[in-house]
Amino acid sequence: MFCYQCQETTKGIGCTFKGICGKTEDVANLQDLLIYVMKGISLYSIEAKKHGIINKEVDQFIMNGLFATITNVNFDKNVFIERIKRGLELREEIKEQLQKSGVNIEMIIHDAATWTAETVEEFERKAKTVGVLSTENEDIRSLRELITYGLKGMAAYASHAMNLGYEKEELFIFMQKALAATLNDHLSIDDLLDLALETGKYGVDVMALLDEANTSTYGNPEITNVNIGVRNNPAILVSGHDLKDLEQLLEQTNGTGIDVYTHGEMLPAHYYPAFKKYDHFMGNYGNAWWKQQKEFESFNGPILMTTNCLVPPKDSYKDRVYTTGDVGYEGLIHIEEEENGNKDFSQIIEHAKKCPAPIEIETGKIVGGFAHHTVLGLADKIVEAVKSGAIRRFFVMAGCDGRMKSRDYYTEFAKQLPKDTIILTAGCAKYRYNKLDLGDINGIPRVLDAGQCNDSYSLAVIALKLKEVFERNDINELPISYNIAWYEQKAVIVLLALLYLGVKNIHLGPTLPGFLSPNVTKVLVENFGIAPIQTVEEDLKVFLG
Ligand code: FSO
Ligand code: SF4
Repeated sequence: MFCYQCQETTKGIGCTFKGICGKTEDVANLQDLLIYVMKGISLYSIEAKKHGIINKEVDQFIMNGLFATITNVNFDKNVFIERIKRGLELREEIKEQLQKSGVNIEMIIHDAATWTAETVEEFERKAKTVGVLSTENEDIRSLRELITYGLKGMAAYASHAMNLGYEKEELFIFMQKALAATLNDHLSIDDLLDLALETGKYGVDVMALLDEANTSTYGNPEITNVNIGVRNNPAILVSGHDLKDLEQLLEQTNGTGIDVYTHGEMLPAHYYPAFKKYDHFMGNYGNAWWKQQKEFESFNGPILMTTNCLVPPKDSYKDRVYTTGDVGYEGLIHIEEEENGNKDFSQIIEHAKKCPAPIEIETGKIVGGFAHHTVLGLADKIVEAVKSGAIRRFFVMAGCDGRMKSRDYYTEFAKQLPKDTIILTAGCAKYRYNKLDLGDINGIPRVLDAGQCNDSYSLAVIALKLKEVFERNDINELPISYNIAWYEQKAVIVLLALLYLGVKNIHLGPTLPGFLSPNVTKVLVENFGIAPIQTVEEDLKVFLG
C-alpha cells in the first residue's frame, strides 16, 4: 500500500504498511483499485453523457465510491470488494449502452477501461499495480492526486446534498471528466494545474448546492447557545455531517425518552431552526473526531456515525457503534437506507434504552450559528466596527482538527491574537479554541462559527460581501487572513475552492500535504502565496505586519 492522502500520513511522506488512521493494507489497496475502476467507468461515461445517454446509477456509484475512500470513512474490506465487482459490471453496462446507440468506442483502450477480473485474489493482485505510485513522474502524480482528493471532498458534499434532494448534473460530469483526465498521459503539468483550479470552481458550486439544500430544508442557521453538559436520560450520540440522517433519528426518538447529542462535526446541526423543535435534542457531547475513543466510552449510549471521521473502535464500546451511508467498519452494524430513502433506527433506539445516561465531561455552553445569513444580517455592525477600528482584522481559521500535538499551535494562535481581531471558523478545527473565553467586540463574539467544513462556503460569501461593501477590487485587499488547518480530503476541496476564488497567502498547517511534490509546492507558493505555518509569534508578525 501507499497512501498519503491525509495530513497524518506517516512521516509526512506516506503510509506503507498500515495507516496511522488504522486503514489496513488490503483495504488501502482495494480502495486504490476501486478508484481505478471508477476512472475506467468514467472514460465510457463521459462519452455517454456527450451522447445524451443517462445512467443515474453510474453517477451515484462514482460519487459514493469517492466518498467511501475518504480518510476515516470506510474500513470494511468486503464493502470495497462488492463495489469493485459492481463497478466492473456497471462499466460493461455503460459500454453496452454506448454500443447499442452506435457510438464508436474503439478509441477507449486504456487498461482501466478494459481489464477485468472476478476473484478477490485477482483484485488484490491488480490493486497492487494501480495505486498512487503507478504514476512515475512525481509532479504529475502529485497533481493527479491533488485533483482526486478534491473530487473525494466534492463527492461527500454532493452526497449530502443529494440526500436532501438537491443535485447538479454538472458536478457529476466534472467528477467523471476529471477522474478520466487523471489517466491521460498527454496532459502537462500546466494542464493538470488548470484542472486542479477547475476542481476548485466545482468545489464552490458543490458547497453552494449543499448550502442551498441545508438552508432550504432546515432554515438558515441562527445564533445558538449549545449546551455541552448532559442530563440524566439514556441517549444516542450522532457524529458525521449528514443532516438528513440526524433528522430521521430525531423524528424516530421523539417521545421515546431517549435524548440525542451531537459529536464532532454534527455540532452545527443545533444552529438550524428545524432541529430546535426537538426538546430531546440535548446538546453537543465532547470534541473533535480524534477524541472519540475516550468520549464514546464515557457517553455510555449507542453512537451513529453518518460520515467520517470514524476511528477504529475500542472493544470496550465497539458494540455500541453503528454506521450508515458510506461509512463502514467490519463487525459494526450498518443501517441501510430503504427503497423510499428512509432509515430505520429502531435497533439503535432499543439499544439506547438499555444503556445508562452519559457521564458528564464538561458543562456550559458554546455559541455558533454565524453562517452567511446571520453574519450578513450583522453587516452594518461589522462594517461600523471595522471603520471605527474596533475590528482590526479577521482570521479565517476553518478546516479540520487532528491528533497531532503540533495542532496546539491553533489554540495558542487563537489565544495570542490581539483582542481587536475576529476568528471566522468552520469545520472541526474550531474545537481547538471554541471553548476558550475570547470575549466579544461590541457584542460580536470573537469566534464566529459558521458550521461544518462545507460551511466554509459561508466564509467565502461573507468575504465577497465585504469586498462589495468596502468597494475593493480584490478579495485580498480586505483585512482578512487565512490560517487554515487541514486533515482530510474535504479540506482539499475547500482549499481548491478558496484558490479558485482568488484567495492568496493562505497559511496551511499543521504541515503541508505530503502529496504535494517540491515542484508543485513551488508553484503554489509562487502563484498563490501558500505557506506553511511557523511559530505562533512568527505568524502573528507576518499576518499583522
Ligand atoms: Fe472534521 Fe473529519 Fe468536516 Fe473533515 S470531522 S476532519 S474536513 O472529516 O470533514 O471537519
Ligand atoms: Fe495514512 Fe492518512 Fe492514508 Fe490513513 S488516510 S493510510 S493515515 S495517509
